[in-house]
Amino acid sequence: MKVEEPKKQAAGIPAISSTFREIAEKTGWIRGLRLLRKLNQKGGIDCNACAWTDPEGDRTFAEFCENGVKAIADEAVRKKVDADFFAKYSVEELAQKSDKWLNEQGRLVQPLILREGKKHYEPISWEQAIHEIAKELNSLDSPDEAVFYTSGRTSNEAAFLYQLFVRQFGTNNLPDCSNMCHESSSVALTESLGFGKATIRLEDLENADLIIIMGQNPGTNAPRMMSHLRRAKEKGAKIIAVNPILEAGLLGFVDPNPQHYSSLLEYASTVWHDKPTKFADLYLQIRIGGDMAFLKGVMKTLFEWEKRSPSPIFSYDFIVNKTEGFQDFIANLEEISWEDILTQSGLSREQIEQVARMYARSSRVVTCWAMGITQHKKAVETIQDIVNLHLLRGNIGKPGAGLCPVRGHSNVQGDRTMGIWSKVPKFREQLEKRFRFKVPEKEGYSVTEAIKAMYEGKVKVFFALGGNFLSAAPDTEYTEKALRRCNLTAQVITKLNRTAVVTGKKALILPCLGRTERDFTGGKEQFVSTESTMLNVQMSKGILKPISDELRSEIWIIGKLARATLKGRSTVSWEAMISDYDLIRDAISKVVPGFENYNERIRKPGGFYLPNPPRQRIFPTDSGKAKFTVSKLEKIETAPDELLLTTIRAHDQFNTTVYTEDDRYRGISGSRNVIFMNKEDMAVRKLKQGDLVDVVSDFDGRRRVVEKLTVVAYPIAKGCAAMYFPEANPLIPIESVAEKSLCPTSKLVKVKVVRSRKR
Ligand SMILES: Nc1nc2c(c(=O)[nH]1)N[C@H]1C(S)=C(S)[C@@H](COP(=O)(O)OP(=O)(O)OC[C@H]3O[C@@H](n4cnc5c(=O)[nH]c(N)nc54)[C@H](O)[C@@H]3O)O[C@H]1N2
Ligand SMILES: Nc1nc2c(c(=O)[nH]1)N[C@H]1C(S)=C(S)[C@@H](COP(=O)(O)OP(=O)(O)OC[C@H]3O[C@@H](n4cnc5c(=O)[nH]c(N)nc54)[C@H](O)[C@@H]3O)O[C@H]1N2
Ligand SMILES: [Mo]
Repeated sequence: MKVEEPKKQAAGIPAISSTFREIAEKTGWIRGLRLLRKLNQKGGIDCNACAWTDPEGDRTFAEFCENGVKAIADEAVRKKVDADFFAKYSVEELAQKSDKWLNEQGRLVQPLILREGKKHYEPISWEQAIHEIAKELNSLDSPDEAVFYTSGRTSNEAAFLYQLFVRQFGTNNLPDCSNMCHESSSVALTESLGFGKATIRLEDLENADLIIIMGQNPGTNAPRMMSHLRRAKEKGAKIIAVNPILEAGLLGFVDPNPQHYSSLLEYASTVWHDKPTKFADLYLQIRIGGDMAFLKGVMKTLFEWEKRSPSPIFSYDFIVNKTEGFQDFIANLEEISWEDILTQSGLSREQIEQVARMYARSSRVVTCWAMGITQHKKAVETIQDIVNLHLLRGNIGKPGAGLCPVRGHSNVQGDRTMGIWSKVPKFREQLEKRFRFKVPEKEGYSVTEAIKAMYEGKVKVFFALGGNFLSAAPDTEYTEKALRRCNLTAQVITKLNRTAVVTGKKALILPCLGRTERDFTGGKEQFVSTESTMLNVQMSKGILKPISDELRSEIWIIGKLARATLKGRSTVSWEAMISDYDLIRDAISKVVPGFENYNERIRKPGGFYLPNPPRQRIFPTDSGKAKFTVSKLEKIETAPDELLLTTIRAHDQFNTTVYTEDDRYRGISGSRNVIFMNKEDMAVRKLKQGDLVDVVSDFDGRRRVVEKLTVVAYPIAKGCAAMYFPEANPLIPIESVAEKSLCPTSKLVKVKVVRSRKR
């Protein structure tokens, strides 16, 4: 393992060379360059990495980033895991391997079954595989004894069909990765604005005069956002970064895309001289979990100034006509003490006042946020404080201003729009009318509830459409036990992962086509569609020949399973739908608001945008007004020997898929078993860089430990530490979830760091 100085800027030459290396090693040049030419182009392949929105007008020849290429290349590898592989390795042996190793073995190429009492997966025909699952589902005492998980790569068409199947089967048990991700944003925004998504488009971001980036590391996790931030900077925008860690991508950025420069000369000189656009004008190294205190501090400052200011700072016209709850909100703000604000945020009063000053002077503000905000106990109320801050000066629904929860998985937002949700869907009536059946009334299990139900024996079948449930979920040991207690675990996946090798009594692997591959289901070429974080819906069509003839599309698998399970009980013509995806889109047009004439509009280059009422200052709440909300400041206290631990993604991973053990911007190579600590916290514990430590979390009387981590001294706020996701997941208690959204608190666990005992 090697540790170097963290970088002070993102992208540039290293990003370009990493992109080419990825292509050379994984797909080969011909395959790779064919993919790049189509990646994020109109009518091309929607990149399967993040959910960032593509530009509205013309697209450049390179609408991709280093990390998108990694994700695409990882899918388009030529390596395969075949029957011999599974004859060689028992499931027990595979369960000892790391997620990285499992992924590296290559693409899954045929359906496989692990029979009860057997040690190895063996090939099975598609017909038999589907039959096995249908049989198990039909033998349950109640449909609620099965859960149907979804990860966020599933297309709109597959998602719609899946939820239709699950609800006709008779349950709302549809947990999804959103439950661990932006659920807090959806809950908060729906309560406050009547609408749970971003209120901006790309042009708003580029035209903002102040951009606040909270709890997000875009240089690694949404690199295409960086070009738009750069354009905003060029037009004079200021950027405030709120993050306990000094992240390279928030400090500076060298745009690696030549098309974004006015001349080739400018490009060459910028890139070769490594001249970054400086990003954060103000960098606040907040204490982990201190965001609500910070926001309340900024708003309290604004209110104190407002009382003395000759001209109003707040936008009363907007407040009076478009919002409600202002009086209560202000009264609540007055009760919160400065002492609590400063201790909880770990910031100084001057820093908070500086933000208030920048905010008051700006007329177009955009706030972006991601996991650093959503994965906390008080996440929902913290996001509502972001909304409150915006409402004070009417920073929603006007050009250059608004809210931007930056979604993660490439179609996580679309999956929700299509009804993947453990509650009764909003379009229930339309769904019932179109398909003449009753949607189950009972609320289903979200992710943590599903894990507990499996653990307690209430759920016997776990089915997953994508994802890597075990590694993504909290409390690894507990979740492992939960999965092992199932009678059947089955996964529709592209690559081997931990959840495929830590199984129920019986298990199935159903290998599917990836985004990059051509889909000839039903004898003709089909395409699918996805929704980006800013509500753009567009088509995605693969170009590569599938790596095996035995792969099936997700849609085909769901349709066949639905037909085999429901038989005469179903009102849906599954066979017709899976032979012609246009029929699925026709059904979506009738059921899901905003998708009228789907088939026609999806064929337009660049697709279409879904209605976004708050962007027009229409707030579909019960009162028709945006709501100021009131909340108590949470006091997070630690014992003297405790630290607040957060979990982060490295530059070389996509969620649980770990490409290499390097994290270039943070200067780490060769290991992910590290803990980033502040120098002062190390000194108190008499620790040096390179020391080995165990990290212990005691939550509600249960001890959880991850052993032998290497200490790295890092620019992280005092009293805070960070480890990588998913290595840190054994430390995150299943019971520790966000209020209202139930999102695991993956960004805050109290831990003790103790020196590892010598072996
Ligand atoms: N290359 C790549 N791209 C991805 C992904 C990937 O794994 N790899 N994953 C995708 C997915 S599903 C998602 S959801 C997104 C995730 O994108 P991010 O949310 O950017 O991902 P994280 O690494 O979890 O980082 C969160 C950031 O929050 C900061 N943080 C931690 N705790 C706190 C806190 O208490 N307060 C504040 N203000 N900040 C805090 C961390 O220092 C870190 O910079 O990215 C998506 N895109
Ligand atoms: N501690 C901690 N835990 C976290 C987080 C955190 O920040 N900290 N982040 C959370 C977040 S934001 C998320 S979104 C979840 C992610 O949770 P998941 O979405 O469950 O996990 P992924 O790692 O994205 O899933 C990867 C697997 O998906 C399969 N796959 C890839 N492409 C396709 C495809 O096109 N179709 C199908 N059917 N399968 C495919 C592959 O087999 C691969 O192994 O993790 C959460 N867990
Ligand atoms: Mo996510």
